[in-house]
Amino acid sequence: MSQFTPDPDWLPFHPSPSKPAFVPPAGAVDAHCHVFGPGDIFPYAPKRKYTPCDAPKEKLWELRDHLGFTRNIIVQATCHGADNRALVDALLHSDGKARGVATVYQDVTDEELHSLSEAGVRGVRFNFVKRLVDALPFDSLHEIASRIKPLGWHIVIYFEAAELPELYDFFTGLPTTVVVDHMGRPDVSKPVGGAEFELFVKLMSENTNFWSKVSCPERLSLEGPPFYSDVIPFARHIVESFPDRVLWGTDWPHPNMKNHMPDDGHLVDVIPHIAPTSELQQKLLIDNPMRLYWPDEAT
Ligand code: 0GY
Repeated sequence: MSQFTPDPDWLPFHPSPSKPAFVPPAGAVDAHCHVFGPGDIFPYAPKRKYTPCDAPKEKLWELRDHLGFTRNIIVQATCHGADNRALVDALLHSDGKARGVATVYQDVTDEELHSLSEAGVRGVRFNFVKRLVDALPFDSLHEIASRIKPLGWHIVIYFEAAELPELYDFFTGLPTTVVVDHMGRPDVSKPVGGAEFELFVKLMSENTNFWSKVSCPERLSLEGPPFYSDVIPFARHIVESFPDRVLWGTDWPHPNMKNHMPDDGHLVDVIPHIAPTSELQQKLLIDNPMRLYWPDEAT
């Protein structure tokens, strides 16, 4: 019996995702996913805002192979706070096929940063989604940014579209490559050409250090599975406008999905709709993530 019980409305990840029809190019990278626990070995953070089901690394590797991917970028989830042990354990047991994005606070030591780097961490995540975290103050985040910049790391930012106007100047003042989770979570009931998404497009256009993950149709869609069609115009616009600065990920094990749990095979089948040519698919799934996470092996 685990010491942790998942939240009563917690949806577990899909037990047997379908085989996607789309075959990713050899060497493809799932650039946004998480590991949770197992809680008995890597306890969830006391200050977490949710308690998930365990989603251990072995299940992630199974999914990677089943979907036809080769590598993973594992992003520290808020349920583990700034305790990166589950992430580091996964990286160290990945045969070099995973890199990570950690969460650190200001009190992190240089030794800790160094050992995270050795394990394969290449970035930190700044989270502004209020249901997930109490965001750190800007001056703390600036200090963390200046500490991780010399390591060659980047910053991943997670926020809701409605918050972008007030966060815009802080974001553009960041000194590293900045990767935006899930296109800044657009409200897809609004038009692609509307003011809200235009601000995100402006952020990407005017700041060439900004990248975007074109992930999470399942989180953004009002229409839902299996096609998530209402999200496609947003993602496709970003892929076609910034083909060298986009990443794609499953978001497995899909934390905090309340209405449905996606079949990961269906999510992979969205890829050819948002990146319709083999050249765009190669950039999205291989060239871009390799440049950011495995620069020594990138072609
Ligand atoms: C995601 C999304 C979520 C959660 C987290 O760190 C987290 O807890 O990322 C979410 O609930 O939106 O990107 O996987």
